[in-house]
Amino acid sequence: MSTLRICLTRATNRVDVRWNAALGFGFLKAYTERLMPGAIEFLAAQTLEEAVSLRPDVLGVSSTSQDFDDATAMCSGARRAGIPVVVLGGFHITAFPDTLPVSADLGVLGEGEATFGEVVALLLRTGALSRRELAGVAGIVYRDESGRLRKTQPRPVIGDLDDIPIPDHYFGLLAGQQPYMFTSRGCPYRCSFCASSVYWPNVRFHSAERVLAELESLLRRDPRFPGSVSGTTCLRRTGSGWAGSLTSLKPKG
Ligand code: B12
Ligand code: SF4
Repeated sequence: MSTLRICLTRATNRVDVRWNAALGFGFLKAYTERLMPGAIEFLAAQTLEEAVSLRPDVLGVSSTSQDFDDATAMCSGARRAGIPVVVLGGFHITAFPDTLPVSADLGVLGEGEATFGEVVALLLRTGALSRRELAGVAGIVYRDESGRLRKTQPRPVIGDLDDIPIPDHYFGLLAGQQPYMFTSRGCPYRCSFCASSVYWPNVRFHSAERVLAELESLLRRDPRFPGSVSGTTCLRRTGSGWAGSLTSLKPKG
């Protein structure tokens, strides 16, 4: 197979807020490109129509619970339009893998980088997603030959967050949207209304060095860095070392 065209899109209903692009896509892009340099072209789309017009080989749809009807409609539309592979990911399919629509080939459950990377490698190697091969990919849900849903063994999260390359913060960003960055994944608390602590099995932190490198890369791109830094538990945990390093960071013009 020549360059694989992967389009990523987020199902969004009319009442959702749209302040930021999905940073998860920037992570998936950076990780997969490092794994298979030069083999993939990543595309971003806001709507199904836009995605179809880009004629991708793979459509990846991210969805929260309240957007899942829209995500399902996107998967069926992609199928009707002849997009060969449709992959779902994100919060809803992870919490409810048995809701995988028949129009999706598979759902990536939880943290996406390693699992999606393996699926893409499989596609590049074999040109298709055979049920037999999918059975060996940890962290997915798919349908077997008889149409029964199969959930493969859970994939452990990546142990050291620094092993994940700096994401493409600007991937899929629309005019007026601001980039943001994360210093950690997961949350130590368990608020009953929140999906975060259910989705991420533990709390992991980037090292201070990595956060500084990521900030520096953002400042190189735009010395004003108009965006936000999330994951403040990290700042609290590592205390003054952090504060010292951060105050010594100067925008480079
Ligand atoms: C930043 C943020 C936003 C931003 C950016 C949105 C976004 N989708 O990225 C803004 C402010 C715009 C936003 C809006 C909303 N948000 Co919000 N948001 C977050 C927050 C704090 C971080 C998301 C993030 O960037 N994580 C970091 C990246 C690395 O993770 P990720 O995006 O989940 O992606 C990874 C995996 O999930 C997976 N993955 C995800 N999608 C896909 C797709 C494919 C194809 C594959 C293979 C893998 C994959 O791979 C990625 C890499 O590992 C989370 C809470 C949290 N801490 O996770 C809530 C959260 C996702 N938001 C939530 C909600 C409810 C909303 C809104 C509906 C709020 C509203 N009322 O409008 C809207 C929905 C907008 C939308 N359609 O997505 C809920 C979702 C709950 C649920 N079960 O559905 C969360 C979990 C908050 C919560 N505490 O409950 N949000
Ligand atoms: S992310 Fe915020 S709301 Fe969610 S469990 Fe942690 S402290 Fe509670």
